[in-house]
Amino acid sequence: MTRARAVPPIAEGVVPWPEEFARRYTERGWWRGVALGADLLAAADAHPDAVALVDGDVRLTYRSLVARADTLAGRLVDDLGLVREDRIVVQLPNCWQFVVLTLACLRAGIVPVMALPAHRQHELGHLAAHSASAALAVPGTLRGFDHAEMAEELRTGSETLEHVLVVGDPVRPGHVDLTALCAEPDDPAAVRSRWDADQPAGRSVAVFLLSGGTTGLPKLIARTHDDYAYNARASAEVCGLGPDSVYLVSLPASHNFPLACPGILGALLTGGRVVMLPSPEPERAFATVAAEGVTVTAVVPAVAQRWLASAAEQGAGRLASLQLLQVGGARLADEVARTVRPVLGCTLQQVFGMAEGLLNYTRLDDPADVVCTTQGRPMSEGDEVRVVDELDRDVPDGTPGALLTRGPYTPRGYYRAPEQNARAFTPDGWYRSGDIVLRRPDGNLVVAGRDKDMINRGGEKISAEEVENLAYRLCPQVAHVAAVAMPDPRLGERVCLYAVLRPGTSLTLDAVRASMAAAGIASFTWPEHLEIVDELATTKVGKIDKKALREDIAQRLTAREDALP
Ligand code: OOB
Repeated sequence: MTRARAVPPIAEGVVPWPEEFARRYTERGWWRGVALGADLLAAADAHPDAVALVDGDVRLTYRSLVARADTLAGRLVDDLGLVREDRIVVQLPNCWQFVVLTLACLRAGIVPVMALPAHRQHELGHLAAHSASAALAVPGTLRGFDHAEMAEELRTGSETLEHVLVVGDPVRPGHVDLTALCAEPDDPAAVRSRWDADQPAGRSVAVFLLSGGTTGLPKLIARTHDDYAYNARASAEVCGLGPDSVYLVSLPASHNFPLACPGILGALLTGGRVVMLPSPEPERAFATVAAEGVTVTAVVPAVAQRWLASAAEQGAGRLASLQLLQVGGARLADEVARTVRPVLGCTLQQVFGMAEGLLNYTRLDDPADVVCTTQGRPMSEGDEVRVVDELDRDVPDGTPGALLTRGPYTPRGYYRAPEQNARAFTPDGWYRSGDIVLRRPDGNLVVAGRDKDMINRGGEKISAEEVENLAYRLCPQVAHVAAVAMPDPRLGERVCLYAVLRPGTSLTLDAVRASMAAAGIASFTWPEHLEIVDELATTKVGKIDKKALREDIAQRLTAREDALP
């Protein structure tokens, strides 16, 4: 099949680890030079008849899962004309097809771009263009929104998108029915031997994860087979996963946390079982834990709080099988952490991680003080962590500072983003996470704040700069804007927009949100509060003083609460 599009080779946009580091990571056994798909097949061979994947009534054994993945890999290449290193934007809800597609990509060396179900034209268009993706995988209609139609519009406007893959009804003419492509093959041995004989290299890109976003639209993080396999395998070890583990996926599966920390990949690498659930809503989640004997799951603090409230009301009887609750993605309050074991009856593990790499875990045998008041310590001996002041000088333990990190699963730069890389990475390759942490003498980190311009809405990361750019573009009434985090008891933070209006104009929150909806912006980005002001506070050097604005909105909210009857 001839291709009209000119797609740049991935390697051109990737910042590799320096060779001396790569050598050390290999010598230490962290990098194995093996495709992640091959590791997963080895696990499948050890437990072919065990159930690997559950989604409602669908139950797939390891044998069936890998046979379907290898077959799908073949169909993507033979029927759709995809080739190694082609990219697919994957925007699927938590369903079994997500797992089959991900494994198929890993086998064939096709690279999934892990988008979120909440993304819309604006974000997906950017991801498809920036990655030069050849295909887009979407649900049909989900929660009243027609993803297939959106995908069609994106394909029409794109120079690279050729295929729209759809899970669910109806599959329009011209679109590909992904569920049909995931069907079991007649001759599994034949499809398998093809991919066994032709595997992607350990150092090649396995997946693109999305950055939490500080500057504008999400950046792409190229995770290699070597580094991401290590990420999942070492996480599985820290979390004690094995063939008896049943891992529930209720956060969006494409997020690093449920995907590989240890998540889906960690559970499958160790012969465990993965249970897919579309949402973490307590009623269904508790019923699923009971029905499937779930032993481990990952949630964000806002979900943990909902589960705690629900269990406090109804009891935690249905959670009897749950041994480990991982909580991460945003800061878990110490008081809430302390209630996890008494109320839910399971071990808490705090996880402070990032799509860019570094993972910190509290360990399963840590004392309660560590588990309830810290965000854990680095997963790997290979993780290097520095805590520094404004001039990048190391600060002593116990003193808050900015977190810098390097390591065997922390890439050295974003994909095709030299300008952002100059800011987000030091010349010697340390990633500036933008988090303010303090390191205790026992090595555990406490997240004390952040110095990046990001809003963490219950684990969903929103770039303040992006919200501001959109407000300028979509709301002609505004003269100056600033987006800041406003405190929220449930989600931790929400987006608050401060605006100075042009003379004689007016603006409402509803109007801002409506303009963003019309422009195809993911709804979690829309401001949830608007403050019209005469001027924006500035610092001595004339920059918008976000700290002052954050304090201002917190005060205004408290004053309003006090004023309530
Ligand atoms: C996870 O990954 P991302 O890429 O969505 O977000 C990373 C950022 C961190 O830099 C930090 O600002 C924040 O999210 N964060 C936390 C946290 N975990 C993440 N802040 C405070 N306490 C925590 N426990 O969020 C992520 C990736 C893998 C595993 C877990 C979380």
